[in-house]
Amino acid sequence: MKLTLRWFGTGFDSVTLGQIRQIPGVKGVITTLYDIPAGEEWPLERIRALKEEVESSGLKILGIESVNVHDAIKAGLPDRDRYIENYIKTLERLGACDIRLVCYNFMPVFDWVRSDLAKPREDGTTVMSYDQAVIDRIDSSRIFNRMDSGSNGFILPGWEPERLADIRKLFKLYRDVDDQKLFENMVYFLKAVMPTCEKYGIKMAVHPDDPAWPVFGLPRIVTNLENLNRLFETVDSPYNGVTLCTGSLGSNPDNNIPEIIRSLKGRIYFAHVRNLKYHGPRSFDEAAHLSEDGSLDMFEIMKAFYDIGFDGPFRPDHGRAIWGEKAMPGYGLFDRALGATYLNGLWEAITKMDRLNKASATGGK
Ligand code: DNO
Repeated sequence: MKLTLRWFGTGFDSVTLGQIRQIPGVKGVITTLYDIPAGEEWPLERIRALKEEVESSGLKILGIESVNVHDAIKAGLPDRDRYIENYIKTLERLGACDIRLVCYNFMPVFDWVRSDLAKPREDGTTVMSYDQAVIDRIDSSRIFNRMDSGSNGFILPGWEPERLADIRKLFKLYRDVDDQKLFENMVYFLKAVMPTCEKYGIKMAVHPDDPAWPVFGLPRIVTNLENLNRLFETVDSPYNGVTLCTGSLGSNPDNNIPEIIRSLKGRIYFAHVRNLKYHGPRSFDEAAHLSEDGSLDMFEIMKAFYDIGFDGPFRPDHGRAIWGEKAMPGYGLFDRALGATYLNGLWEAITKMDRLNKASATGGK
């Protein structure tokens, strides 16, 4: 497996490529053209320039997160084909630049959501947290302002101000879209892009819904193993896969993450690894990566990745805000670097223990 860090690009990220390069074991970045709105095609020169910039720092682009899917596609509007064509052009250009992993999501209106972007903890750090009781008290038209005002001045992924300027209008697009309709729209999209993915060898890795249940009455369908299996059975291409995000799927304690990893062997193309601390039904904080800090067992999770022979890119995910760093919530350098180092340590231990066990089983032969 290849250790990476998410990087939003020069001008959008407080973290530099030079800093990422200095984290032991990091081989590449997962990045994007952050300023291109969902639905527009990505110019080839921009992709080339991004690639050159990353490579000149000694790193590689090991995947794109995200090429966002336009709401017309998600809601199944009459003009969706135009946006799908643009998506295909972007895929062709990424393929031409030898970039073969695309993470995307199929969440209506907005992406991940939290009730608090900087909840203070006893240790002096702050973390992002989710409490359904708080979300239930917020008017859906105000959620953008709430997320934006806690963003430290950064544009949060999936929360672009221009797109969400008229959030009520976006909500209306989904008035008649239930889980089944959303699933059909997703299948329509995937069937349209798969031939291009097959031609260029591009793996599409859907990001699970975060949290893994409907929010503000909007349907959410990438929430558990059953739904993922249904998606893979319906669009059964080897280029249709998942970003196994432990924090998103793990928001629902019914999702047993190591079990899900094992049963999705062969469909996991990218992994986001982070921990959560449950406080009750539909209420959790994002914890430090360390197992004992949260509710997920990171050893069991990394072991499951090891056991299925996962060799794709993975990255530490949202970190706490520590040591006074001012960064996009979840995406500072310090706690993600600690997370990367911890995950590296787990991986080395798991790999070497397995070798030792195999050697002792064969008597060292
Ligand atoms: C949040 C991220 C998501 C993710 C998208 C993928 O921090 O995990 O924004 O990148 O859902 O399209």
